[in-house]
Amino acid sequence: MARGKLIVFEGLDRAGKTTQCQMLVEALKKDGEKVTFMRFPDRTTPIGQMINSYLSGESEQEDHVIHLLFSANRWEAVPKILEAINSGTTVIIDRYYYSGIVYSAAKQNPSMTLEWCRHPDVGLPRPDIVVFLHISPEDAAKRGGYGTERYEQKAMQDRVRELFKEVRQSKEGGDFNVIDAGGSVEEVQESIYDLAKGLLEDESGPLRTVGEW
Ligand code: Z5A
Repeated sequence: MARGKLIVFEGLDRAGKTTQCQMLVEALKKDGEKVTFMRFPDRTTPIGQMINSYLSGESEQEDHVIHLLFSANRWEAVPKILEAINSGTTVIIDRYYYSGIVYSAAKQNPSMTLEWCRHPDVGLPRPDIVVFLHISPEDAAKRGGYGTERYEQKAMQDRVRELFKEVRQSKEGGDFNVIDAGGSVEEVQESIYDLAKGLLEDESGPLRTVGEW
């Protein structure tokens, strides 16, 4: 039996990640594919509840500590990801460690470079593809203002935009497929669906791990 694929969605605030993940899951299921959806942070676990409390401003965490909690929240999901993939189910994930490294590095804590931030996630399952939804600040603004969570501020989002660019140009950049997310929901979905179908038809080797570049 062929293994399932690992597809990760990334992008800035309001790029449409959740909308597009759900549409892709539905479209692939309709085609008879085995597919499952996950998101990070996964706010349902005890670690995820600590993250939720931090993001909503109800609690404080030291910068390194919250970074490691976001990473631990991914590691605790690894058995589930691997079980699905090994049983032939494609896993679609809304945000992954790329968000983990850029949002933490965007805080400009001097010891938290992109390289430092990447370390705790080395060894995680590496996606077959990363669908990066690219949206201009102008188009994002048309989708409503910033929310009330901790990182939803212009200065932070501007730094995140620059750091995502850096990540796309670094070692893991080859896994990124940049999709113009400024079009209608249906237009964006069409490009993503074609990309995903191409991937699902491909023979795949063993799943690689983050750090194997
Ligand atoms: N974070 C971190 O620091 N470290 C980590 O390791 C991880 C995350 C994993 C919460 O994440 C925060 O955690 C996030 C990063 C940080 N902080 N920020 N900012 P989250 O995934 O829970 O974030 P979110 O706030 O729920 O998602 P989002 O990025 O804001 O939205 P989105 O998923 O990209 O977009 P959407 O919910 O699908 O759509 C947004 C709106 O636009 C909605 O009204 C849609 O109907 C509309 N929309 C969507 N597509 C379109 C198109 N094509 N046209 C018009 N309107 C559209």
